[in-house]
Amino acid sequence: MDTRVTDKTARAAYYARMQPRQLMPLWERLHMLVPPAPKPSCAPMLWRYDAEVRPFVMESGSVISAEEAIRRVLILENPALPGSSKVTTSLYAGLQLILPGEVAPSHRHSQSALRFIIEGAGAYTAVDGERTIMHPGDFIITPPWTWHDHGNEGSEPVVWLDGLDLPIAELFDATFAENFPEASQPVTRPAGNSFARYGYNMLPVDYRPAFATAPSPVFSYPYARSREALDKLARDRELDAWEGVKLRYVNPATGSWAMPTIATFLQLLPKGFAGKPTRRTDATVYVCAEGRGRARVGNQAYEFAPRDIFVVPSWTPLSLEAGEDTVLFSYSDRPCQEALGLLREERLGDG
Ligand code: 1HN
Repeated sequence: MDTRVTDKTARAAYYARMQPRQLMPLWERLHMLVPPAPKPSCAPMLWRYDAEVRPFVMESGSVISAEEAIRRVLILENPALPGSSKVTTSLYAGLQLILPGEVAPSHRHSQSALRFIIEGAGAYTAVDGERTIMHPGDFIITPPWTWHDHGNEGSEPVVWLDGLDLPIAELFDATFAENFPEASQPVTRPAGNSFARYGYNMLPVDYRPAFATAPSPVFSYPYARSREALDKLARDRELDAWEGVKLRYVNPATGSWAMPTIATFLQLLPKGFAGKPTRRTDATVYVCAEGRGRARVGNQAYEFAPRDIFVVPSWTPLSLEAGEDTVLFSYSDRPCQEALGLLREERLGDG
């Protein structure tokens, strides 16, 4: 005879007795812990830059200096994750403003950062002794534990998108940070030096990457070059029915991603393109670099314009349409999912 206590109240009393010992019954939670398909905790979102975001970014310049703020940034926080500083479950995004003459002081941390330049020119970011001048559309990386500071020696405000792996690093409780003793680190190499060494399909003869997924020694991927590649491929009609023309940024020394934890892409959707839907487990942040179009994200339809930013959660169908030649920058946690055997993607709408 089965003598088990199946009555709900008796079970609850049993759970209550074990709770002070930090014991919990798995069978009450198993379905939540192992859902049959991703249930993303973040939501789709679109930030309209020119009309809705830019005024607040510019106003931040009259509220605090870059020096006092350390980093004068407005966080793009996912509406489903209030208080988290996350743009997706695993990633961070923010918009940073630096005014002419300002310096954002030098520091380093375990987290990786990317910059995608939104507007303005004449600012620089310094990484490990070398300054890189920013232009709109450039993609610049700050590898883990490298000293970095920013400055603006030009005559106009410069705004860029910061993408960091903060939630990923937080997961491991393994992060460190420190400030450099001076606001700006000393310049030890001329601008363009790392690009000359690593950016021309050649490498210094004795160069060895530290590890297989080491961050790229090329800190800057200028927009003009990436754009030229996309343009050439689009003219050659190398069009994919889902993605248009899509290239990924790589570490030229390994062929792997430019950053250990974050994948970055640039894609061109020619005028009139109507892409088929895809879904993938890596939630992705998109920035419109040029053009105009529509992103269908689950049951949302977002009309995007230059400098707008939108979020596609994990396993949510996405299709992209372009009203004119359109260029999208995007980033996700794909390198982590690949390394952990988690990545899945599906191309839908074929047949
Ligand atoms: C950081 O170091 C930067 O270096 C930007 O520009 C945003 C957000 C959180 C933590 C560190 C930067 C950041 C950040």
